[in-house]
Amino acid sequence: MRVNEEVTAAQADGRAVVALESTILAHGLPPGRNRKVATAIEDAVRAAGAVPATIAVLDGQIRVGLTAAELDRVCAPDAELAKLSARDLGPAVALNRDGATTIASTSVIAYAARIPVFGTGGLGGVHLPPPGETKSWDVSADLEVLATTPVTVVCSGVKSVLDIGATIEVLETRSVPVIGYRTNSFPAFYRRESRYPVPWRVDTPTEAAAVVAAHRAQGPGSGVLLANPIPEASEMDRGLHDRLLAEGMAKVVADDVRGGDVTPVLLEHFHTASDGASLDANEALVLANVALAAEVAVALTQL
Ligand code: PSU
Ligand code: MN
Repeated sequence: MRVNEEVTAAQADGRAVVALESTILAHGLPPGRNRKVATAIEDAVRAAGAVPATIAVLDGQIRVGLTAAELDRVCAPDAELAKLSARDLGPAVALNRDGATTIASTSVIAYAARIPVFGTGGLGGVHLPPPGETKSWDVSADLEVLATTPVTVVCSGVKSVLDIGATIEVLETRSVPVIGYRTNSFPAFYRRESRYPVPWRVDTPTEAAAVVAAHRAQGPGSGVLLANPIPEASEMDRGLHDRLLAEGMAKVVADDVRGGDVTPVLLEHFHTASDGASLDANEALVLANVALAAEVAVALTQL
């Protein structure tokens, strides 16, 4: 693992660092736009007083904190980076591959690099059952890793393409604290609210940091999910949202899309069929989440 100098220096001084994933760049946003968002994300972390540590695997090396040239590589249209979940890190390293890290793999690496807070877009979760079936076995490794890795993930809940109720049940079973940030509702990514409440709510970064510290004091165990709704001005229109969702789900079924390809295919449909509206929403919520992650990371250093 290579940790860049800026991150190493910040850690030595006790300054806040925020982990950032690369799958959202390589597989969640279109080429061109992804590179601009990569810079905007890092700028938002710095503006809130922390050091950004974007994480990827390049030439078989786990890298924590990327140079501008490395971000170019991750975002290049012809990069074809593998999507690396936690289980894929060993193979990617051993076989000298390039890959983008998901929430699961980014969390594992952040913990190894002693970075306690991670800001991103939406958590993976339990998928809806395929037509004619009552249960889906497509459950994101993000949930398992969050249950076993003491990192705080700041995100806008899970996308409505997932079974939100089932996802919340798994988080409860696996003892992951779910904390709403200035909300009583579990956020649904493009929409501020779902039908489901959050068990706990905080209203300031300091409160969030206190929860994280008290949770950690109970033993190593799980991470914490801090759920931050998309900024009001960027929330997607309900009618547009529901139409895109129905179309996207139909496409996944018709094209027999499976496994790790499901999320990118759905996102791509949202982006093209909404004429960019979903991209603006996605960017707005990620920027808000990484800024909040930085504020919480700073508050943790001040406890
Ligand atoms: N949500 C988004 N954009 C993304 C992802 C989620 O809005 O790019 C990515 C994250 O990296 C997340 C991963 O960890 O999708 C989950 O993939 P899967 O469902 O295959 O576990
Ligand atoms: Mn999956």
